[in-house]
Amino acid sequence: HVTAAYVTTDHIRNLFSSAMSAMYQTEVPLYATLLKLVAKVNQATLAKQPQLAEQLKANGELARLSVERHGAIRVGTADELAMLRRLFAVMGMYPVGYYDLSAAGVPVHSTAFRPIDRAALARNPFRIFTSLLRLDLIDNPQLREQAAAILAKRDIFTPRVRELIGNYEQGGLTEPQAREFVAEALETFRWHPTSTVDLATYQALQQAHPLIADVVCFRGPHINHLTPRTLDIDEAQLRMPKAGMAAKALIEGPPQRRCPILLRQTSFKALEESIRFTDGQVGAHSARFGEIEQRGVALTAKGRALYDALLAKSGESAQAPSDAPLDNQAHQRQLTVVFTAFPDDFGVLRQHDLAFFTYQLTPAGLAARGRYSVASLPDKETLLAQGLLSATPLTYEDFLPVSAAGIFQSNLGLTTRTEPSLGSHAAPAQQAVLSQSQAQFEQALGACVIDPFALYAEQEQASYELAIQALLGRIP
Ligand code: OOG
Ligand code: NI
Repeated sequence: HVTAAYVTTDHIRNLFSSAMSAMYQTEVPLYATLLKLVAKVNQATLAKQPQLAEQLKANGELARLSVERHGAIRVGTADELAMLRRLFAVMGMYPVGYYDLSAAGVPVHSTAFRPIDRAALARNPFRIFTSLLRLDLIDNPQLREQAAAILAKRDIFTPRVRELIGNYEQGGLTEPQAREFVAEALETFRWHPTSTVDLATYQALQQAHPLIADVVCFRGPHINHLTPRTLDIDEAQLRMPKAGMAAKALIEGPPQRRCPILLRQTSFKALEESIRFTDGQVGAHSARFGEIEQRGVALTAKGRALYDALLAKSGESAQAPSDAPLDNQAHQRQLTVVFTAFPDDFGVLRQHDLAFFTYQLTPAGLAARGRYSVASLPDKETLLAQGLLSATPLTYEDFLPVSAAGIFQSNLGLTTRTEPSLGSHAAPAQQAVLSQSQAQFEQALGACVIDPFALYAEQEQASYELAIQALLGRIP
């Protein structure tokens, strides 16, 4: 009696990520154009910056670059969110981080489902930014109840995908089951040009907040963008209009630097698409857009606090009396000035404990294996200075709440650009509200979100210990 061979969660995630990309290319042809543009920019950047190519290779990120992307969805109920958690677990994707966007006038809170260990991230770091609508933030009680009633009637999952999730939880999925799972799961994220409500209901919800209409009036949480990773976002942003894409005015995140930190993002505006309502009327809805991102080094809590403080400072000085929106060049210039306070040297970032790194033995370090005992082992700084050990910046795998709010606002046609103070920079009273809403989110999710800082710290520590064990000759 042979037990069925189960496939790995990495394999299923890889299948799903490419199936999603294929589906989105047929749904939004401009996304296919964007993929080509990014591939070209990446090729040119790697040719121009051999050092960057080396760093990506050392991190095992060169191979993943062409499959690397994230997407986003928005759901309406706790049950939907909890089931999504189980669905993503089949693909080795777990909820990391908590993002409260309500301070920025976007009535959602979110997490990102993503792989968490180094090998899984290297294979395919597919991430889905997942937001839960906060009906409690709708003022009108009638509208709130109506929205809840509409949501209660829908099931965003196929019966078969529910069965297959059960199979996974009882042991695993075989290859044919994995392929069936991917096809069934895709149905949840598909676009539907038909609404589940009449035009008047849609308009009332749209009036309350465009996001509410987007979540409530459709059969499921259509994937609203897929984002490839570019190695030069400034160049990609320049090329977007020429390729027929109306790029968002500002690049979100930190300014251009020699040593990139965190995440920089830009998007092209959501498409206006024709929708048929249940009463036969036809209207337009905009939901789906395109986005690109450039990833830099992950910051420690200390580095992140500095980032948040500088971003807030730059937001304050941006309050032009005319209230005229900044163009990207002016925005970048201003950011660059404020961010001179953020060291732009990997050695300094590391020594000041501002960013995370992984450690590996250099060829000289490999040659020195067995030369030291525990007692004679030099400390980390000495090993680095002697060239036995090298430090590679650890890539940021998560999102940024202020940037995410900017992306939401741009695509919902909301013009108010608030500069919320979120996360570690929040005042104590705000922190209390934040952790209270996080608890509500986790209750809906049916699990705690994973702390991203802990993940980076573990990876850094594990790589250092491995290098030391090798240097001591304890690993063959
Ligand atoms: C998600 C927007 C946030 C990002 O990359 O920060 C996001 C949404 O519009 O649903 O995707
Ligand atoms: Ni995004």
